[in-house]
Amino acid sequence: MRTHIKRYIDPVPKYRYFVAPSGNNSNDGRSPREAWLTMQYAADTMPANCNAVVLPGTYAETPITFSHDNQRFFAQGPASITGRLNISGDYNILNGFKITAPADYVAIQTTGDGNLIENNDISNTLEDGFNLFGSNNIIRRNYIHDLTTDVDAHSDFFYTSGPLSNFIFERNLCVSLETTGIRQICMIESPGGVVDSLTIRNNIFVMAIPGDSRMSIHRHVETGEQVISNITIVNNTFYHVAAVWQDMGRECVWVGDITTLVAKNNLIVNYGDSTHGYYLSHGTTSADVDYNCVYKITGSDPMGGPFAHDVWMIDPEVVSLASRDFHLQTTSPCKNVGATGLGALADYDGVVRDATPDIGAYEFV
Ligand SMILES: [Ca+2]
Ligand SMILES: [Ca+2]
Repeated sequence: MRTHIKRYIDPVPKYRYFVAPSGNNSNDGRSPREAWLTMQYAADTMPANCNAVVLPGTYAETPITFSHDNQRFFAQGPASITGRLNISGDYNILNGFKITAPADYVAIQTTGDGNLIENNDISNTLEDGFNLFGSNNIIRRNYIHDLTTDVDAHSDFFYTSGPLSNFIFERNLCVSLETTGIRQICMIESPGGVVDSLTIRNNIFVMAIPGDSRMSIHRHVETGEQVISNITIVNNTFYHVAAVWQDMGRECVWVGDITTLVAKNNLIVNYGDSTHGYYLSHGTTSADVDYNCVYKITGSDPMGGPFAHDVWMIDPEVVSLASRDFHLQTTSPCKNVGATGLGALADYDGVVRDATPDIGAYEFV
């Protein structure tokens, strides 16, 4: 039987462009030899639904504005961007970069919709990691750390002033070991527009600042701010590294005048004291806070005591707090005692959670 032999045609190159420190923007960008030089040129030039393969090296451009839609940028090997990124387009992907913005107060700002920012290493800005606006953006599996040494900066891993909606922040490792200045996990307020449907799940937050190590979510009604609603904070691990009670975090989740909060299945270590609960609220409508594990290595119980299903002030038996390995040991009291139906389907490692979810960022397997 005769076989008709089709010529093999690689479907990939048609959709693939290259950027390299040795490139030139007058090239066609279609091969490593013909790579473009700059990220900005690629963002301005690459057709929609194409991938930019960004070759190793340093891209010293700031700001870089991604104003087009449906572009995908993948670092291939160690590719560093030393500038601020403004993502105003929609449905773009930015994956695998080391990003610093030493001359700007934020590394990445989103104003577009549906963007995925994944697997990046973000550090060394003048203040924040992300400034977030828009809808349907996802921030996943980034390492956000060592943001600033400026003690006057109000440093947050992520900040919004609204509008922001249908936002997911998941499986990120966020580390702030600075012990001076003002440092929070996030600041969410709404002078610029409505904030609705934010999901913060399966993240690890490591903080060291005495006091302000919290998530701060506040609608300032007195200044006419917009509604903040439907905030979901589930299956995160919060660890304050302090060794003595005076240096520990105060409240972990601090909310004001928001509508509908779910804060469950979080593992919270070294937060709260005799005058600060791990959860602090004023004016909040419909708060569902429970099924958290709250533990301190020393010092007084957090103010207010436990909610009905909290695992309260017993060692969560993670592999090692000192080495910040928050996987659960087989005997952990956090196993199989979390609330169900929260949508945190895969854990920090991407392991699918079983029918009886564990507390914290990791499901025991
Ligand atoms: Ca800030
Ligand atoms: Ca389980």
